[in-house]
Amino acid sequence: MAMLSFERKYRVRGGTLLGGDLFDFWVGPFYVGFFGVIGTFFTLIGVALIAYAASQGPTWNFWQINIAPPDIKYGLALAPMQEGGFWQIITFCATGAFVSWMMREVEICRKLGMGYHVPIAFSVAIAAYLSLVVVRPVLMGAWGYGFPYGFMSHLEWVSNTGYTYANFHYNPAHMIAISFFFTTCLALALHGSLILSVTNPQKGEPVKNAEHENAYFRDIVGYSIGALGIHRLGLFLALSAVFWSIVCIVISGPLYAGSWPDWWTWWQQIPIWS
Ligand code: UQ2
Repeated sequence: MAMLSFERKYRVRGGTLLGGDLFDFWVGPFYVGFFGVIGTFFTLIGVALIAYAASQGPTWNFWQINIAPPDIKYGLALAPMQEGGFWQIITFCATGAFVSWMMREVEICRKLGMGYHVPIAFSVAIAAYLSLVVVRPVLMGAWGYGFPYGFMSHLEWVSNTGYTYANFHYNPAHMIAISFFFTTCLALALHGSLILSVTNPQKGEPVKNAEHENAYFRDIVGYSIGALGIHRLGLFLALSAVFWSIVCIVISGPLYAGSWPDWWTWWQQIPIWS
């Protein structure tokens, strides 16, 4: 891939957190760094373990491959390889690879003198993964509560886990998370369509500008949040969706083990109704 002229200008030395200049280089378009090196190791070992664990299973059908966590009886101990040990080591490698990727983002931010918004946003996605395979299993006392690595099997885990609490749609944190996911879609649809409408006009029409963007929303809803504001709002909405998703799954089991529809009886029991 050809390097763009401005990329050469921004390919600056320094900003590394570990390793000094030793790993401060690029491979093709990719910055490496200390975290690129260890991230590559975690990824290669993790992917090789996924392939090997799959080879020990009954199928190579992509949709049916399943690498399951240990049985609940193993608690928080290490399990034999064929009985969840692969899942445990794969989870460790995945975490190492994700965190390395985030730290590589941090080093690139430092190199370019940018804010840390991208790695902070990514850290929230990592937190969501860890809440499913580490935080909630540890709070419930067994790695077996983590989700299995497989296409069909992970869908079945979501279904089973949801029905364990009767109906997840009555989980208040789930409601808030869904509302944030929908609002994120609304915000990106508004923003994406607005930007395309001003920068990609009909043939013969001039490209419009920020004045048009502001005027458009003032005309239609009486308010424009602004070019910077819409991006702040978008990041807030997206991170909030993930944050409340984490809350909704971590409270299910560790904090509340009953049925979510029944949880709402607190509302019917408010003294004022009697
Ligand atoms: C805006 C603006 C943008 C935008 C968008 C708006 C010029 C280029 C989409 C409009 C956004 C508003 C009114 C907030 C909507 C609120 C929610 C919760 C979806 O004003 O500034 O920048 O892209």
